[in-house]
Amino acid sequence: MHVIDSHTGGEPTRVIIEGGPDLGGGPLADRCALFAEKFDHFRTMSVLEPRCSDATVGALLCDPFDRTCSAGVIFFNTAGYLGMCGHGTIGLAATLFHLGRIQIGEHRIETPVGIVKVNLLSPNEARIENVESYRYRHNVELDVPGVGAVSGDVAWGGNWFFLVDHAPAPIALKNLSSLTDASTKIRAALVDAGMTGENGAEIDHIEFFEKPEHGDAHSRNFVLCPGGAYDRSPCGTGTCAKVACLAADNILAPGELWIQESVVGSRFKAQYRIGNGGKIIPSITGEAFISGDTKLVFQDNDPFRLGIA
Ligand code: PYC
Repeated sequence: MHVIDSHTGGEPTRVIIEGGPDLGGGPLADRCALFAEKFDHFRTMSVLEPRCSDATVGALLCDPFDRTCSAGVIFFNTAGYLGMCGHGTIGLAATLFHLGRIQIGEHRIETPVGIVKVNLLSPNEARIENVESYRYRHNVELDVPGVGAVSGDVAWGGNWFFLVDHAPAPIALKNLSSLTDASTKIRAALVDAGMTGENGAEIDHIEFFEKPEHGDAHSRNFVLCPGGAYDRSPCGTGTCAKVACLAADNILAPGELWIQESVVGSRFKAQYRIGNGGKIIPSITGEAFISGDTKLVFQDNDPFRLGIA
């Protein structure tokens, strides 16, 4: 398997460019379902230990179904599959440029949840126009065992998020274990309360906010990802979910800039326009850097060739 590794604001992406499963040529959502049903071992082999770490988002590069697109992609991680991935799409754009497969300029990339537009601004910087995003529920109150009363919003940014304005501890690297512990408990409480996204899907990303450290940023976040790792970047889809909530509260106007800072201090610039259906279409700009060009080897006699599950 040939993979290209990159990181976007510190968050790793591993793009499989050769040696992935043959999923045929149907719509990306169908190919993602087939991947999960019949070829899940390609996911575990490529992103689980001992070959990778739980922070990494994998990306299977596919031929697009919609021929107006430059590429198709299916994102996944140590826990399963992602609808969209903002940092991963920026990493994919930098990877495709590194491979000489796209040039600076505008491209369309197909994902299982829709087509996203990518404007590659330089070899390392891309602006992603995401799928339509929206707030689904406002001020959901939860009593979370071991945490207490928590209230937050449920929003879609290409994945489902529960956004909590008050972090249970200052958002800093030294507090990662308490932030991870509290967000994991909140996610479990959402499941216990039967609270889901609009389509009945699990709300599998939890996001906390507080004041930023950088003078040019508007907010700092901590994002718990489905596998239990925290996002080192400000989380592209999470930033889009945040922008959807800010738009719903009339705090951010179309075209106005929102700079989201991550727990490691990296930043995405975000803004939105209103789509035809009245929902917002957010975009995020961030930087990605290539960090590896690797052939993964899976020996037949390796007891952990499929990964440590
Ligand atoms: O950037 O959208 C994102 C993302 C989702 C999970 C990890 N990163």
